[in-house]
Amino acid sequence: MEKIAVISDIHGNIPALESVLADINSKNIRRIICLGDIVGKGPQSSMAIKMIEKHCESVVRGNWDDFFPKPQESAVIKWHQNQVTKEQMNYLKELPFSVEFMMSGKLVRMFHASPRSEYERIRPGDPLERRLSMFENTELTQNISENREADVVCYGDIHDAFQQHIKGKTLCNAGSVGNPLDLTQASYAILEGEYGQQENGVFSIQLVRVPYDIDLSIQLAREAEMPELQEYIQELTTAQYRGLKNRADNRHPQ
Ligand SMILES: [Mn+2]
Repeated sequence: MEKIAVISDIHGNIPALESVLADINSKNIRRIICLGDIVGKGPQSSMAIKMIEKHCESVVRGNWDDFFPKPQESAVIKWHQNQVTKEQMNYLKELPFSVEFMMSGKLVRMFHASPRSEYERIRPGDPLERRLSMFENTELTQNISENREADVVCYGDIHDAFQQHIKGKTLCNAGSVGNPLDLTQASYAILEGEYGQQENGVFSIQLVRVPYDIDLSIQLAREAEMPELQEYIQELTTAQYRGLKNRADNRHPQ
């Protein structure tokens, strides 16, 4: 049996990322997949890219990773863009949309938000049809088994960890490492099963919460003179989103 750690939505929060990586390491898990949104929101986008590049075997592109290398109007986003190097912008540009593999007879697919876009937000309480659409094959997904749809989908984006079974399929959200909006502890998932195996076998998904030094994260943001500090402090200390819940909020991308 093999274990794979799935992390997502780091958002430049290094104390949270370090705590999660330490927990993964303490469990002797060597394979880590990142579901995107490495940058923005928190003060240390550059360090976040450096650490993700070093520790993760696969990384997919989030909405922040997609718009980050492009010119932006917002002064806040420009501040975050100025934290990273040109090489790191190129790294973000080259990230793939999804990853896929077989595990214990299940086709496991991972992407940031939906199989159609890094910007399409799907929540656990959305209508059945919308949640079922998460398993569809699209032009953007890898489709390693031709017309076969995914049995397990693991994603990020909503900063809200959950796992649910829908008509024989499993939908899992790894939550957010650096900007959780459900509990004020860093979140990640562990998949366990027989990697690469076509035949059915034992398979599990575990959602893990890791406490981290929130005061240090706030101190680092303050020292960096990061814009929208109060909104950031509020999100880290209360897990309450600063923008409008239940709709895509372009002014405050999640
Ligand atoms: Mn995000």
